[in-house]
Amino acid sequence: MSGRFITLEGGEGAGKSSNMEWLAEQLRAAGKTVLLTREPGGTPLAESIREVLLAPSDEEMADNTELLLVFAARAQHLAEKIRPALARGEWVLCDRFVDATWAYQGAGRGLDQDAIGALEELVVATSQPDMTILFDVPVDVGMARAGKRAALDRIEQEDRAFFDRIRECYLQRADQQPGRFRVLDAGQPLEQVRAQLEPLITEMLTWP
Ligand code: T5A
Repeated sequence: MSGRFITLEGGEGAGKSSNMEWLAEQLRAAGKTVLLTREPGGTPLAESIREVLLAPSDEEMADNTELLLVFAARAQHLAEKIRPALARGEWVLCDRFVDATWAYQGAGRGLDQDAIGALEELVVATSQPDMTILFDVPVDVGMARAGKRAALDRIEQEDRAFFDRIRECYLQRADQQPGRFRVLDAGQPLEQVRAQLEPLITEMLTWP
């Protein structure tokens, strides 16, 4: 038995969380067993690492510390939750995965691509998503949405250029890997974003 692995990606406030439960409901209605999860996080240990990653702190976090923590959380998440669910034949919907590392730590922080590639090989290996849905939203729109919530976390406090690089990286990856990525215009109202998701659900349901 082997399930399906679908990841949702995008910049801050893109609307991934707002659409994930709805997407799960559509898949459940079609008879699939669906597991919702997120990164960084997804297991108690990985959620503890998430807290460290996102909490603003007086001590500046070194870029490589951030990179290693993101992959440490992912290693735990894959071992404890994602791979067992896929082995049970479940459909795993994950809010962010390794593309977020390429975007945030790679393009955002400018960290070494070879180092990220090596960690991806070590931690993710063949556990790559079957489909990645990129919720593409102009940075201003996404930040305005994110800013309406509680205080900004450590990463959300970065400057505009950081988020521009992230958006560009996501779009570039989608362009380079059209077989896996599907790009949505997430700047539209929620109902219209869901209308864009519908053909993707149809596509998923034709998978063997
Ligand atoms: N990170 C993560 C890394 O740096 N490296 C990594 O490898 C990984 C995995 C995670 C942080 O960690 C970083 C990236 C992130 O900075 P998070 O809180 O999970 O932190 O951050 P996000 O995933 O960005 O969560 P957000 O909540 O900001 O984004 P969502 O989930 O895309 O947005 P959502 O659905 O919560 O919507 C935000 C607001 O907008 C409204 C919603 O109601 C909500 O209020 N909204 C809309 N409004 C109008 N029209 C629409 N279409 C709307 N869609 C949503």
